[in-house]
Amino acid sequence: MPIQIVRNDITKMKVDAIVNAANNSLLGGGGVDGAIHKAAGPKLLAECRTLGGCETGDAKITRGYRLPCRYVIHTVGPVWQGGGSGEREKLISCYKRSLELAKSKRCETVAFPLISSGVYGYPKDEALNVAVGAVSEFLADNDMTVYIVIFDRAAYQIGEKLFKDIKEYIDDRYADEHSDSVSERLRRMNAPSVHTLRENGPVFGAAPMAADYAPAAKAAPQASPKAAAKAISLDDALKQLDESFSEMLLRKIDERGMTDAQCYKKANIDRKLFSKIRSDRHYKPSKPTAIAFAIALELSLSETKEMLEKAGFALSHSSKFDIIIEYFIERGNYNIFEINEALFAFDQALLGA
Ligand code: AR6
Repeated sequence: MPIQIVRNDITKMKVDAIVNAANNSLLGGGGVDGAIHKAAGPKLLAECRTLGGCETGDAKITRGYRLPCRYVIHTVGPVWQGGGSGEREKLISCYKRSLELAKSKRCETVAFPLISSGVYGYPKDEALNVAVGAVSEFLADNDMTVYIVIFDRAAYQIGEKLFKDIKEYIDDRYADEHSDSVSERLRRMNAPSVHTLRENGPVFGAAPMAADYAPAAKAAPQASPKAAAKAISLDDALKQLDESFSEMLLRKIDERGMTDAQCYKKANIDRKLFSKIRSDRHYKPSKPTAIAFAIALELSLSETKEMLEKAGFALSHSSKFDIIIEYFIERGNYNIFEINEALFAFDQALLGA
């Protein structure tokens, strides 16, 4: 998955490069800087001494020494002064410059801490927002997997602040968790009859099951000529029901006039996984992957459910994950990075591979 938010100690990340939140001297300090120097050993400091410091918003690269990564990219974030002193631009520049350096060394995997969000005082929710925005902009034109490493979950309070309305939305529905399965059962009982299907075409939003259509297929030969003509649409319906997840995905990409790359990038899915799905008609994606594609294609809620069903999944109100997805789709917000921020804040699996 091209961008992942993970909880970890960055010195433990097995990636090509980790990024250090350094200061202008590049000669070490506290926080993540201290942890990186401690884990890398004294040779890191020796190399840093040769670099002549670093401007705020810029980055320099060294070897990783005893760390499990090949490189350390040292960047200097802005000190938070209330937001009116160009802090955001400088912070964006930290991510951009670091990623350019990583690219120049052919790194495929890079891990960032939340630059400036500790001693330098940048509010953590905004720091995460800048990180995700800057990284996703870079990934639009580059193939790389970027981890944003969050260290201290306890001190990390974005959920309450940034996502108050999502919390209310979850509370409203989560409490009600059993009513959904009841309504789902009722819906199944009322699933479109063959008659409705013939008149209106398939009603995928109502999630008909293949079995619901089976008696109709058997009954068709004895039907009147008029009914026989309509049975053709039943045939079409059956064909659509037969469509696999992979086929539906490719059809929707074409219908949307997107290129494959536009779709998998927007879905935060890497190219290799997409190729696998494309070449295997029967590929069964994970639920987050299936939803990621639904988001990238900007499917409505009922289309999303249809697509999920092809992969053997459903959305329900007994899962916070599902409710958050529903929240974003209902509001027409298909920004996968914003959705992932919210999922992360509520401790849920993230979308993508
Ligand atoms: N792994 C991942 N993240 C970490 C780790 C770790 N091991 N340790 C801390 N963090 P900070 P800054 C998080 O203060 O705000 C240094 O003294 C931490 O929770 O390390 O850019 C430098 O020399 C926070 O969210 O960096 C500079 O003088 C984030 O890393 C100054 O601090 C950044 O916190 C830079 O301040």
